[in-house]
Amino acid sequence: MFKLHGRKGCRCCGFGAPKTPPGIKAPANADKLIPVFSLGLQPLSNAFAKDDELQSAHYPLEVLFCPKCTLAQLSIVVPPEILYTNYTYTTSRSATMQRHFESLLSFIRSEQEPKSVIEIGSNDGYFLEYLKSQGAEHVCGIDPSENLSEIARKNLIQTICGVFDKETAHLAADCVPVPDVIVARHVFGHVDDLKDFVKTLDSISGNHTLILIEVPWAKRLLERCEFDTIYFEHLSYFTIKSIASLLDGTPFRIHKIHEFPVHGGALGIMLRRRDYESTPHASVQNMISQEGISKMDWELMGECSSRVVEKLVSLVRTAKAAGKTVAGYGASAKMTVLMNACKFTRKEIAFVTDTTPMKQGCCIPGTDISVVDPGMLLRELPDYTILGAWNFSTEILEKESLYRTKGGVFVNPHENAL
Ligand code: JHZ
Repeated sequence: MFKLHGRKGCRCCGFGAPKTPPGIKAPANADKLIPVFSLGLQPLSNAFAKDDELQSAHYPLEVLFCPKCTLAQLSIVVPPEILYTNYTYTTSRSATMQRHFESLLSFIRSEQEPKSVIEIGSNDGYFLEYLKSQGAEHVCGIDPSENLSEIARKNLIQTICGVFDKETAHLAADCVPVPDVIVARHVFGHVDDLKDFVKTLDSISGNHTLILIEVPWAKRLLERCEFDTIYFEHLSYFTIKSIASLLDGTPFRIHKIHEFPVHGGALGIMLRRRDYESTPHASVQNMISQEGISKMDWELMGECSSRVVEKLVSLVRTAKAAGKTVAGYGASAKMTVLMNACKFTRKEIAFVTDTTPMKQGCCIPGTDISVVDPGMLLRELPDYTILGAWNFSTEILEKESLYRTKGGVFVNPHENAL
């Protein structure tokens, strides 16, 4: 239905890229990325559209590991126009996210006052709105999603609609020339050509510009077996070593790093120009020395993910056999991966609640399980409710205390019943 391609070689260090001209067979001992994890055929995690074809399309979800720089990347790339033009994921307006924004702003302020900011992948403009409320004077977002750019503009956040490339970057730079800060939260993992992305960053940043990227840290994904964060939007699973290697030969270096608890464990990585007058912060060396990720960590995570799936399937089967009802909470991309990995249908999972109006009335991609409004939890009182938004579990458990008082049990797929 649309053309997929696989990236030839590691997108950070180039390992495994063909050295022979097209049409000439590579030697048997040529460098190759190593397959380390597969979830088989999976649907697109955020294809909540009522478009049947998109909803039911399945593609191989396979991870390849680079033994040189320790990046892990998907074996295929779904074109961004398919994934993002009409996007259903909006930045959560939750207390957890509000706290994260506050920590992120303190982190930025430890280096630079963000008076003028460009945000790449600005979604519905929520973070820029927050920065404005905290004193930012000039802000501009860039986002490929038409529906979300429109929401941002309605909220008076200037937004350029499109993927981050030379053209959109320069339109943003017309609005905010030489920004104090460029932010890219959970965007790096979505980008196929990272070298080009870094080149474009170079073209719109000045000597004093601080670049802040936020990425999920592969170390935590592997330790905590967060396999449900592996889906088609996430093309890469970063280590600090792989990002350092991406920056080799570019005008940028890693300047400072801080780990945040958001989204299952993410890194805030500050980049500075190599000729910027200050030495890298001690956090860079400290954190690189803790990392040490190998192919074996990925293989062990694969085994662990099978156990998580088996445990969840068995819990649901036992509950159903005893005449109990099971639902889900949070139609996150992670929920799509979980439901499909467990091969659940509406026979097992009565419904999944979600606060996002765009997702309600649709089915979890690849399944016939309906997404409904959150009020359904108390109306139907399922005996068990699987948390798809486990990254917000503390907040959800507090918010839904009545459900638990009435006997409902939340199940964190990565832990036991809560
Ligand atoms: P949430 C997203 O992944 C999308 P997802 C994206 N691919 C990305 O990179 C990562 O984030 C970082 C709902 N919810 O944020 C809202 C409730 O219903 O974990 C969301 O649909 N009630 C760009 O999709 C979903 O759960 C609530 O109380 O895995 C959470 O999705 C709360 C707090 C959330 O991201």
